[in-house]
Amino acid sequence: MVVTAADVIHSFWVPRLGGKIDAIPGRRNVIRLEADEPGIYWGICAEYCGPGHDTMMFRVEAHPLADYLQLREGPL
Ligand SMILES: [Cu+2]
Repeated sequence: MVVTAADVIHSFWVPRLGGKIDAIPGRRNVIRLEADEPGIYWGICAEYCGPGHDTMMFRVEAHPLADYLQLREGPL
């Protein structure tokens, strides 16, 4: 997953998946996340970045391996 920002520095963090990486304007940082189980995992910005910080949540969808591989490869 490529992480960047459009305004100020944020910190991309998905607590249940353990991944945290800075999101910095003008940079493309890469983070690899792997879930033990398919499902929805919530993430938050872990660095105070200004107004609206407390509502900066996002979700990561973890798919079963077969579904993920099909998404990557496209329709047969
Ligand atoms: Cu923030």
